[in-house]
Amino acid sequence: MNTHPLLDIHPEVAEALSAGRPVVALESTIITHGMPWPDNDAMAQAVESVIREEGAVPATIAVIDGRLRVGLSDEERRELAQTQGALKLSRADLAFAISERRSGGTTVAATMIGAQMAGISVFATGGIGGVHKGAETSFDISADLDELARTAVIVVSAGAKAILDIEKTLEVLETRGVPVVTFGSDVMPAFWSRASRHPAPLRLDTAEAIARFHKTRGDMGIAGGMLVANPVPENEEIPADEMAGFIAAAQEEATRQGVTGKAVTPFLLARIVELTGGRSLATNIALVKNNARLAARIARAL
Ligand code: PSU
Ligand code: MN
Repeated sequence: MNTHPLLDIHPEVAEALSAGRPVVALESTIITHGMPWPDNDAMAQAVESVIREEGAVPATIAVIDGRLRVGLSDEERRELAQTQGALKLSRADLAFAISERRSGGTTVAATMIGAQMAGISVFATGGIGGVHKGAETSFDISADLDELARTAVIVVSAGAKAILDIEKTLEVLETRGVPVVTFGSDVMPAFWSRASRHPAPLRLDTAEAIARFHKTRGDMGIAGGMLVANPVPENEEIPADEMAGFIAAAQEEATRQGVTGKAVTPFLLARIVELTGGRSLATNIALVKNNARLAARIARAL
């Protein structure tokens, strides 16, 4: 376990880390900005249970009243899920929330920073941020991609959120030297859907093989993390051709309303929940649980 004066590690997490037992980090932007209350808290609770069932300890990371917290109690997590005006924190503003004593949810990028500070090497989320459609004019590319290139944490996701340009996201990850490993599939998943039309850059079929790959990179002194793309279970997916219309409609509204910057991802996710009559939310919750299970198995294998 690593200690740091700006870090509060929950006693259960600290104990597991010092004993070398498996720990899985979880992000909190998905709680504060990714899903509506009370589904956000139900999701967070269910995901922590999945990790425990698999014999690992969950560590939800967030900033609360200016402290970088690694592992929250049920009450603290529930309170965060209801906090109005919580910040959405990425690499650029994580330290700002601490120096200004604010509260916020950590994105994939900021959660990776917190996990690395605490000595946690596996992290489960829904989908990472990436290159937005139209990035050639908007320049909207998530800081998650740069973080994957520099921070040695395994991020287990259902791929890049399908609101993004998956092809360009894969190109940037390749340029930055980030391995993208699909779990048990030859094609990249597309978040709510099991399959996109993009071939998998790398494929592995077991948690042990993923752990071995990560260890080998470390042994060779290759810096940075890796993205694991885990397809949502078949009975919970929404096929890509069904999602395409909803994504395009949400995208068009965002452009028309002039939504930019940090607000883009939360706007699109919320609008797609409305357009699908809640179906996308159920799939989103299912895929996060599925990722948490695989992340716990990778943490055990490590
Ligand atoms: N995946 C989800 N819901 C979310 C996010 C990911 O299922 O809310 C969040 C993550 O925290 C991710 C962030 O890091 O969206 C990306 O935001 P941006 O595109 O602004 O970098
Ligand atoms: Mn962005």
